[in-house]
Amino acid sequence: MTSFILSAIKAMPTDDYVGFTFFVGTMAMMAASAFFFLSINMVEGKWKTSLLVSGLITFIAAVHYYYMRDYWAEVGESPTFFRYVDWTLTVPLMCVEFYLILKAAGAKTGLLWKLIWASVVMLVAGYIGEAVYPAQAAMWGLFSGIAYFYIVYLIMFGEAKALADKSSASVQRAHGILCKFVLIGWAIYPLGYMIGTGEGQWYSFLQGAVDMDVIYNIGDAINKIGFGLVIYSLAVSKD
Ligand SMILES: *C/C=C(C)/C=C/C=C(C)/C=C/C1=C(C)CCCC1(C)C
Repeated sequence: MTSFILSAIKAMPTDDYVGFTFFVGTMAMMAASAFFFLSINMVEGKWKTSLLVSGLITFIAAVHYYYMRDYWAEVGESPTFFRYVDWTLTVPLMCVEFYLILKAAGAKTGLLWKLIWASVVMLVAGYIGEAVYPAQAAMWGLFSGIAYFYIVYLIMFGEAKALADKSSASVQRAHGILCKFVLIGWAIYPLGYMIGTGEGQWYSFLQGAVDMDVIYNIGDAINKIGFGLVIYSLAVSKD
């Protein structure tokens, strides 16, 4: 803890937006986790697991942010490895949220596995493009994007959408908002990726417009905490 605070102070220069967003991100994810975990006992039994998963998503992110902030302060480079480990744990858990709210309408684990596999393909391809073969970032980003659009397809037009249509009004509403998070909120990430990997690519005009990690950090705050709040408001709704 002491080294956390000391390196936080060291990284305090007012123009270190990356360090600042890692720091604020750590706190926001911790606060959100406390909120979701403490809410578990205030909601009906059928929503407890969903809220637990919301808390796990922000808690896993909080721990990774703690390390990413430190890595940034010490090494001064993008903590790509921690970033992708975090996403590989939390994005499948976001898929679990879709499955859990649609379970009452008959969601099968087959749908869950499709979402999870697509998200793993999306993230592994992104990691390869960022960390292994940056010269081919455009190609790996495209693979990743195809998996992303498959997820969008499943939840907005495919199997998951059909189940949502059979669900209660409050589940339908929650599903609709979660879909918008995936369609709009998750689209922040490919933008960050293009800004961070632009060197020598067709999209090099985007390179360095903003720091990639600032974009990823904003995306994570919106998506992880936002997702959890949608689940929370579903869990406390009356129908
Ligand atoms: C909590 C973390 C979340 C919701 C992370 C989501 C990440 C993505 C949707 C990443 C998508 C990417 C593409 C669609 C193409 C370029 C590579 C990625 C991995 C940044």
